[in-house]
Amino acid sequence: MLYPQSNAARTVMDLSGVWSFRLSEDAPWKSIAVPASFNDQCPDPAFRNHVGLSWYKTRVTCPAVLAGQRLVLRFDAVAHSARILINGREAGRHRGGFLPFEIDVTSLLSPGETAELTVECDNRINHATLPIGSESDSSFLSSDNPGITAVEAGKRRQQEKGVNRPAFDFFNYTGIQRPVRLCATPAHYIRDLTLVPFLNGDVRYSVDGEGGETAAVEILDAHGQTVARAEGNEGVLHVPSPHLWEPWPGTPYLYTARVTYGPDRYDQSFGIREVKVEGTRFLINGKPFYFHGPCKHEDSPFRGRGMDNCVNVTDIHLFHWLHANCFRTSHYPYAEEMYALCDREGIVIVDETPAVGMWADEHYGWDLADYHAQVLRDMIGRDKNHPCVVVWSLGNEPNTDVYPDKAYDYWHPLYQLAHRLDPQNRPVTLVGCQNEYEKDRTIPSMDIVFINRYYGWYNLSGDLETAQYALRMELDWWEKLNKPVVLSEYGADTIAGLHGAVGEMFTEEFQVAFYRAFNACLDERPFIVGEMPWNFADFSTCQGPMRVGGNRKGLFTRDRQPKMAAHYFRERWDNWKK
Ligand code: BDP
Repeated sequence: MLYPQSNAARTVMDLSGVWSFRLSEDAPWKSIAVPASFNDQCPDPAFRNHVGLSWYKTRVTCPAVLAGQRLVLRFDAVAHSARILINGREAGRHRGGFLPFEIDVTSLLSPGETAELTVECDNRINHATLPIGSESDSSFLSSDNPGITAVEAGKRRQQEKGVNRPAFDFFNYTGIQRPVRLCATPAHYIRDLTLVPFLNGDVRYSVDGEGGETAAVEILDAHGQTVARAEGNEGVLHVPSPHLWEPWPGTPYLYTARVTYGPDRYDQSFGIREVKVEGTRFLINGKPFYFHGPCKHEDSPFRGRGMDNCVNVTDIHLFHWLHANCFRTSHYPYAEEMYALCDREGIVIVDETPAVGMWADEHYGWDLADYHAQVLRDMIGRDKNHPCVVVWSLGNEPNTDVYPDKAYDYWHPLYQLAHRLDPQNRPVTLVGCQNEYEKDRTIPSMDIVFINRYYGWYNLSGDLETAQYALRMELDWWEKLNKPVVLSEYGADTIAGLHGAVGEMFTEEFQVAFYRAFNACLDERPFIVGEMPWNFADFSTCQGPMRVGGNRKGLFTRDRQPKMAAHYFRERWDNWKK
């Protein structure tokens, strides 16, 4: 799906602002900022912990000058599902909280008139949503169970109240978390555009349009000079002496493909780069690439998971400060603005679906696979033209070792589908959990192996010498696979400002010692092509005895101040060469 764009042929009206909001149909309307998660905008546990439906409302005036145009409402993401009403009448629905959807409102919004727009959100998570949550299902507890304990009775009461536990370790922020726009295009319009660049300067393209027009495509260099031109809805353009898109610290050179399709026009920026796995190496433009950068979350004070360009830009400048070159969109596709920013800043992205929390055995064989395939289709469809995206991640830490064959049968078709869907055929991975790796068939079957490991933290806690012993033993095993391997998560909860001369768990000294211990093992092994600390910044989670005001594994605090470990990585990654 194309990102909204205002240009000579198209108009975009941003509907961001203060809307009205309520958590139940009889509650009074309150002010709410859009886009942002609703959870932290009001000092009320009912907002923070809300489970179920909620309603947003605003008024939209369609300018009279848009008469005759095709009009769509474009929602970049509403978590976790949405029903859209115009003047009280349902105009569309969408399932899933991290990808965009459009609703054609040409016949519903009259140019020159004002309409009421209502968005009904549902933030419940269960075994049929991505990400996964625990269902409010108390069938396993019955009141006549003679063995019932007070805790079990308490859990049943929670379920009756509608407590919805995430099966994942980040706060279930929800609502209209990304921009909403009214977009106008001519009736004959460009629906989609696909670009496949090659290092020799060839760019294969195809234009999917509505209206039977013939496309004309021009490629503009970074100065706006036309360097190639073609006619037809598909073909190959040639850019002479191409400048390549190189990840930081190289130059992330961007071209623009300008498409004209009858009355419509669209400018798509793109980069010329190639990505490939060869033996144990991961190559960008034929050169070995070493992933070094912390994983992220979309998480910041007040906004929750709400899209904010200021937060994104600050984070990416902090990536430069760290000399980091990548992150993974753990654990869901991020807002589109972030990918565009990384295209221009040269930061590489591993793009992940929201398939997280799939650790219960019974997931295999459930009907989630079709929906998961749809999410993968929508994510690749949205992000395929971004040069910064170099790997697709099918999901995070599913259970793949308890029923290895069932797991493989679930994930392998998705792996194949990702390859079929991606016109650039990027490498595909699935991020593996610390498990019985020798039994697992799925993680080793990926193009590039991503493994999350917490030796010395969740296990062998505090004993970094033994953590190294165990990690080396495991890495000996992965070495035999002859594939590139990335340590895609490793980290230790650290309370900023907590120190100790001996450096025990939770101190800033321990966090640094933990990373030093792991990195010493990684540095010994050429097949390790990446280190991705968990996490860039502290982030909000649901309450629990293992979380002190959220997950504290950040190199930075939640308000983006560096802990000692951030300084450690900044020094390690300066002029980084493995
Ligand atoms: C990993 C998960 C990540 C968690 C992290 C942790 O992939 O989402 O936040 O552990 O426990 O297993 O900090």
